[in-house]
Amino acid sequence: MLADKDRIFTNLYGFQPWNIGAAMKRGDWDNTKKLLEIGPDAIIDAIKASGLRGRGGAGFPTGMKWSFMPKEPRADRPNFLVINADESEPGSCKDREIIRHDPHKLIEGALVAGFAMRARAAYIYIRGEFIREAETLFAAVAEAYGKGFLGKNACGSGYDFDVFVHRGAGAYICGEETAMLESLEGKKGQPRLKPPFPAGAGLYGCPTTVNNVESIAVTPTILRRGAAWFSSIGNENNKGTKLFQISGHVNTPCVVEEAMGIPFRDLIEKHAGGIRGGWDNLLAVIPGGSSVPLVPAEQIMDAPMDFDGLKALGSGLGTAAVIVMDKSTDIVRAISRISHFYKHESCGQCTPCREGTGWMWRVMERLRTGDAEASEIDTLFQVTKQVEGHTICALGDAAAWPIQGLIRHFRPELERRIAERGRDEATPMQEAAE
Ligand code: L3W
Ligand code: SF4
Repeated sequence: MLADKDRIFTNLYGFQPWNIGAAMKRGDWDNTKKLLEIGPDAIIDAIKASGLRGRGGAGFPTGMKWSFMPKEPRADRPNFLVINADESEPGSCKDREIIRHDPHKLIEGALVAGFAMRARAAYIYIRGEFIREAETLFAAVAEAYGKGFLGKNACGSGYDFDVFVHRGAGAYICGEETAMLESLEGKKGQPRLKPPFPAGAGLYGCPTTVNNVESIAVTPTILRRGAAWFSSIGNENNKGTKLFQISGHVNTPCVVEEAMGIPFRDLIEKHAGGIRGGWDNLLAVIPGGSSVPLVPAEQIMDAPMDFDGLKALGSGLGTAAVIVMDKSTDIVRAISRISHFYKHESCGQCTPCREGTGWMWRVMERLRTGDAEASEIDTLFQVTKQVEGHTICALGDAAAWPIQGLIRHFRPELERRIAERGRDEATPMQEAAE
């Protein structure tokens, strides 16, 4: 478990002000020039050595991603850093907390990361609904300019670097990195075909790296405390600290920084006050935001909460948005609701997703009410396999995986409903309320 001295986000709960004076007292912007003096390549090497993997869901090695950027950008084709603050994954609410209470970690991280990848500027794309958070971010960026930490000769480093904040307009798909680039360019937010990856052709066709807020916000601390410190936390291939967002049927939902690989039971006991009604009342957990398959209670209890541990269970860490469901949950209804979300958020650009998400949701609704044929369970599973991996972006996978998890682990429940056709089972909690 993470010792207090190893926490990066020391103002996660906003007990102190977010402003630059308070942030500097916490150690942010402390001789940033010195961090930059080791040079871009040494910074990238340090991030590689730290083992940091992207915190936005995919877990791609951050240092490696930065190393894809051209080392000698052309004057007419500058490098850019884009920071994904379009946090919209159901269950995910960590980047919001960073921006609310520790925005200077993100802004200093933008400078350090941008310098390492020889970027001319960073664009922070913030979710449109984050109105107060955007206000904080605009004000924090202005503070950093006021102190000479951004702009010409940023931090006295001789390096010019700008940070722009751009507000989204409420589309989940703009969190997909290439849709975000389209949106930043003023176009409809629809994902691009990859390759080319953004490092080859990104914003305005220029080399671009897109990183999550948390990935960028931890980099100054990694450089200050050293790659060896960061990589000493967690386990092989899953290094460092991570913000977990625990919601649902726990006694005290929270966002908390913990060591990668903490067992699920410890995470919930230590920070979330245990499962509502006790551990025997746990039904299932979606461990990484709505895109990843659920894991039934008996499998998740002792699971390490990291990329590899959850992958081994057929699920994933995703953004570490841990959605806990107790036995009062109508699990079919819950997954059907998630299906509706993806149907609603599909950009409609490619057929398997545009048609498949609606089709899957409609079958899910019939399964929810029991008004389906038993054979449709297998058909639905096969259709999820046709959608998975056959779309332009990962939204198709995200729509398919939760349904696959449901069928894999709760098939008897689906069959029971069909056997009792026509009955929309009330949950024990709903019955109690009636
Ligand atoms: C250069 C290569 N770059 C990969 C880069 C790529 C991207 C990163 C990861 O989706 C997941 C998704 C959600 N040369 C490269 C390369 N890259 N190969 O590496 O790429 P990828 O495609 O594995 O993932 P992705 O498209 O970034 C992210 C999942 O995260 N998720 C939730 C996300 C939620 C939010 C939110 O709320 N804002 O983002 C949860 O599981 O389903 O699978 O940068 O360019 N050869
Ligand atoms: Fe759009 Fe869905 Fe295709 Fe992604 S998978 S490009 S969201 S239609």
